[in-house]
Amino acid sequence: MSTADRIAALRSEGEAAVSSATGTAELEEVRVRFLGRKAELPNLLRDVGKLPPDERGPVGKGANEARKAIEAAVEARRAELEAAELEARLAADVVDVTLPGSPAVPAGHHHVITAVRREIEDVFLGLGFRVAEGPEADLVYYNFDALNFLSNHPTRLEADTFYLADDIVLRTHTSPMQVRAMELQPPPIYIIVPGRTYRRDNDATHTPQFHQVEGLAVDEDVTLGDLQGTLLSFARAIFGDERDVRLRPHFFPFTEPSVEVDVSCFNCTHGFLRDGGRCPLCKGTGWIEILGAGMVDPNVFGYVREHGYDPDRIQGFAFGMGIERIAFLKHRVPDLRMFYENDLRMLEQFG
Ligand code: 2NL
Repeated sequence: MSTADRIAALRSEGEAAVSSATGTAELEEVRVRFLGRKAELPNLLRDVGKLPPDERGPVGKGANEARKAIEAAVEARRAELEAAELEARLAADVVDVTLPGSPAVPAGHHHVITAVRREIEDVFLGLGFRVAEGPEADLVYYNFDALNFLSNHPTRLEADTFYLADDIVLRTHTSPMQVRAMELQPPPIYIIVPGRTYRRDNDATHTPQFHQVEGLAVDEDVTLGDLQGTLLSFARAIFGDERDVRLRPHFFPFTEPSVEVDVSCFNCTHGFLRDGGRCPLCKGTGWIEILGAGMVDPNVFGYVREHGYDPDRIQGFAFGMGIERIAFLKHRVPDLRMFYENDLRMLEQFG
């Protein structure tokens, strides 16, 4: 076979192999086979100088043209194959972001105490209160002294209160933050303070750690009537539109007068169940205690007087409730300790 015929054969063989390559990897093998360093066509070109002078021109030209033709075919085929491969990859990688995860993850929910706390916060936010939070370990000064507890008050004792140092306790209520809030801003002030609190108690109706929401409203003309109206709105929002509240006289060191607040029972009619039996929730009284409250004792304002809390010019009401107690009343849990046993069979029923 003449060299010219051999070149023509290589060219058509190469072009055929290129066009039948089915992937870019195979195409690269074809390119190396026909155009690589050890391939026949480049060898012909390299050795063109060894040919007799009259053959050099035609062979060089023919071989060069064949090389260029195969190179062009490779590039064209590569573009085709790359486009097809990209297309296939895109088709295979399609993700429908609207499909649920696999396996579908069940949405969690808040712990019942958190859910009730947020419900309470929502009610008071709607009434114009702000939410303030403060330290769980606080000075004895803020927890007792500034709240008008006498120096011999029994709850100051180590038997009732967790002391971290002589002058630092785990707060027994969230009131210390209310004194701090008054120190931080002049009246008027309308805040609620939710948070964890601690007392040395442990039985079916008390856990050593529990949660409170306290409220404080101080202004020039805040009255006990405002307290009653505020707590009526609260009771209706939490326990239903049909509820009523009543205030009974009580004593707290930090309020004067002080009251305990009852909500009308939502489990019976005037203490009687439909079968005539005595209601176990209100014990037949028709009323359920929900919180303590009162008008802020002027002595408490005395501790923050330099910031404009002048008891001759301003007055206020305050209240405090246990979140566990509200949650218990809403959900009828037999033992408050169940809130903290982390038994999912219990927790998944609420929140
Ligand atoms: C209860 C009773 C109460 C307050 C908390 C308070 C706070 C300041 C001044 C005056 Cl800064 N009072 N807080 C007042 C009355 C009652 O809590 O039985 N809580 C579970």
